[in-house]
Amino acid sequence: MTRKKPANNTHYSLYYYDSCPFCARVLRALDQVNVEVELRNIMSDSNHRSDQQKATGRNTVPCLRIDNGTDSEWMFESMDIMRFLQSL
Ligand SMILES: N[C@@H](CCC(=O)N[C@@H](CS)C(=O)NCC(=O)O)C(=O)O
Repeated sequence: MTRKKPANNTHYSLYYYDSCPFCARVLRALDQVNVEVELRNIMSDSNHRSDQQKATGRNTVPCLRIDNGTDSEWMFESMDIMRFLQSL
């Protein structure tokens, strides 16, 4: 059985929704990377939507949240997100 490795103490969350084609591209790419990413649908969970809005001022998805235990970094742009995840 193959298990995706947790990347040390860093937690990754992808803010997305189902009908977004840019999100679909990132979701497909997740199958190819060896990183655990929590999926946070901003349409089905308003807490996720408001967390992203409060932190970034934007509702644009996909958005990758990177939590290192102290700080959160928010990354937009599907291509940048995919490149980043593939580089881990
Ligand atoms: N260039 C961006 C486009 C992202 C984008 O346009 N996302 C749409 C959903 S498909 C969106 O969130 N629109 C609402 C908004 O930007 O507030 C990418 O590749 O990630």
